[in-house]
Amino acid sequence: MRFLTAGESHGKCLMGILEGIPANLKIDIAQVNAELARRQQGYGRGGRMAIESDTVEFVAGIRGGVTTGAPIGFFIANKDYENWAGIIGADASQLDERKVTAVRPGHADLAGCIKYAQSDARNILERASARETAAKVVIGAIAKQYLAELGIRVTSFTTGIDCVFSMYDCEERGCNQCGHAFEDIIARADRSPVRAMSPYCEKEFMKYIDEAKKSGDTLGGEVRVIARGMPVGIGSHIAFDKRLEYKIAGHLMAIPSVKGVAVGNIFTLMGGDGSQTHDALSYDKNGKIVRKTNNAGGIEGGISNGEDIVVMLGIKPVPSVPKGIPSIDIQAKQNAISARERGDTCVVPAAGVVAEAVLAYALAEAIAETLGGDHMAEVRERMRLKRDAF
Ligand code: EPS
Repeated sequence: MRFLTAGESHGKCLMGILEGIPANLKIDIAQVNAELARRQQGYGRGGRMAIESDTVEFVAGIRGGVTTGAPIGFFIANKDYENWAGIIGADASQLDERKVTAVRPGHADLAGCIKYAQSDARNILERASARETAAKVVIGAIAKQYLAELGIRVTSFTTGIDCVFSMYDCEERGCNQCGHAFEDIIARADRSPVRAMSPYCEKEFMKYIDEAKKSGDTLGGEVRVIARGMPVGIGSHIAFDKRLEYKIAGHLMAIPSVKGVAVGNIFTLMGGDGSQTHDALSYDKNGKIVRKTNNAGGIEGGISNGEDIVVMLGIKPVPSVPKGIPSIDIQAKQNAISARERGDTCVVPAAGVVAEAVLAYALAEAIAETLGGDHMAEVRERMRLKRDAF
């Protein structure tokens, strides 16, 4: 399984090709669009989301709502393109319009201009923009439907906005309502504008976002993504690139603004004893293998162990900081305040939705590698054998 995306933030459209989805998977296109709509939500989003109403157009690999096994091709139109016609695109002639030379620290602007020998950071930022995550959400939405057929679901919620406030200290700050049961997350996260798990955290997160917006700043944070229903035995200990953490972390780290990925509770358990950290095993009265904890986040030795896959993501603040950051102008060759590009105050709630999509894709890729299968009946049967081995 593999994919490729293309498209500039203000170009005509985003596009993608996903190869390796078996034949005979029924695709619910309304569900794909519902995932795109989820990505557009989130308190702290900027003006662009009011312009767009992202909708997928599939152009290959699906016939009558069912996959054929051929590569799946799709487009998502950028409505904002009409405001950029003549400036972006193969036929653009107004190349000096909306030029960006006061590069934004934290964005790809400067390193990209040097690497690709560009004098206008527009040629870098258009592609570096997190707008590309809309295409990833389509790919992830298909992956989610593949996983659902195999009894696997993925969800997420916001655990922290601003680096100083995470779920690990929300209780200390007075929250005693943050339940983290899988079904609760599915039921509650999307009902919150910041995808928080308690009214207390929701209010706090929104307060931080309001304050940042008022002061012309941006905020990062943390999200937790969870997959339930994974069988034992996806991934492998035998080679670095077959380890499940390798796939998961690589794909999640490729989401713009993600700077950290942790599987399980590793950072909260640092310094703890091995005897307390590792998830003790026992048989229950029916002879089923059970664990009371899941500190390993569902993966041991690079192999899924049947528990929930639990991943934490650290997300940096958006580099398009309205009040600016001390920087340089690469055209004037002098110090300058970074360019003011329209952007979001906080993308953390949306990043959770993107991370679900990307985790779903990473798991689908690993499952396809382990099980193979040209069509869904074959994949379902192989999954049944995998589950029966446990
Ligand atoms: C985004 C669209 C972009 C940005 C944002 C994500 O739209 P515009 O640049 O027109 O405002 O809001 O991009 C970034 C976070 C970034 O760093 O470039 C989207 O569709 O998610």
